[in-house]
Amino acid sequence: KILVIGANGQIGTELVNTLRTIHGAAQVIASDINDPAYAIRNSGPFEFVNVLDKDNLHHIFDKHRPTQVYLLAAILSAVGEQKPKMAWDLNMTGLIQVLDLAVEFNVAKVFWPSSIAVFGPHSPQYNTPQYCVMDPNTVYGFSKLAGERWCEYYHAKHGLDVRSLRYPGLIGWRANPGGGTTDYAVHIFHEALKTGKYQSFLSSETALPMMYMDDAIRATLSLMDAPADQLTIRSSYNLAGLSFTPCQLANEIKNHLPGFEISYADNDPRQAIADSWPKSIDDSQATADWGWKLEYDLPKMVADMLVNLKNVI
Ligand code: VAH
Repeated sequence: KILVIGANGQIGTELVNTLRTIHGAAQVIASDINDPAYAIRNSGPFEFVNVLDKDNLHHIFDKHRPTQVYLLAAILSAVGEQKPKMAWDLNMTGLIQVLDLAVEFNVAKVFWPSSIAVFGPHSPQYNTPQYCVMDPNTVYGFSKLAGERWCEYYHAKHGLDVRSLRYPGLIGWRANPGGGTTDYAVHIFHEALKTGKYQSFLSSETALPMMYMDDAIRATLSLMDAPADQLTIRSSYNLAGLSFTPCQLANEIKNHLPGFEISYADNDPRQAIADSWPKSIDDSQATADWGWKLEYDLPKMVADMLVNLKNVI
């Protein structure tokens, strides 16, 4: 049995989808604090869960005895700056409680997402390496950095097979992002199709590492399927994706929607968060350890997003 905690989120929705297709719906228990989206509710087992409620979590682990757990519940970067204590509590306490229960119930594998947000203003900005100075200045960023330390610690001290990826900004059409700094790169597609124009909350030249959701899900399952003795990183693997600016993304969209117009806000608080993050990532360790290879470049991603989003909005 696979337990997905945070099944209603941007990654969770996609992971539940894919895992149910691979393993069969009954094998994948979706769980979230909120009401499940229609598709999740109607395609397999669902449980309400609050990662801050240890008794509730213990009950879910005891009832389902999962062999794999994906903990995706978190507060992201932008919302985390509005609710810093709640972000730290949910991101940290939630993780530690799940790690403890995974040890108690002898869970075979645990996945937990980290982020390029673990890097900060003094990290190398280009081709940021797996190991370097990391001074994240968002609560989300340092909760993910601390979480990586906990994951590595539970692997070393308890032999827990916990695995993690430092995701870039993720772009997909099946589920919307919730409260991040890279969300512009999803909203822009919805607006391009609905109204033909979009005001970006990041400036035109703000380059950030991004990744199409199909690549992110494939990377997650490749990592989870890799033999444990091939993995040299137990904090979290860098994952590069592709880097682009809002201007470059808008120009690629214009190749499909010539009339599309982009404009830029100039005092959004998310700009400072984006400016503290790397512009590109070196993920050669993931390639060396488990054969990682990106499939979606910018043209391929934009074409796929538009053709699929057109049918669902
Ligand atoms: C965020 N989408 O914006 C997340 C992600 C790298 C960005 O961690 O907070």
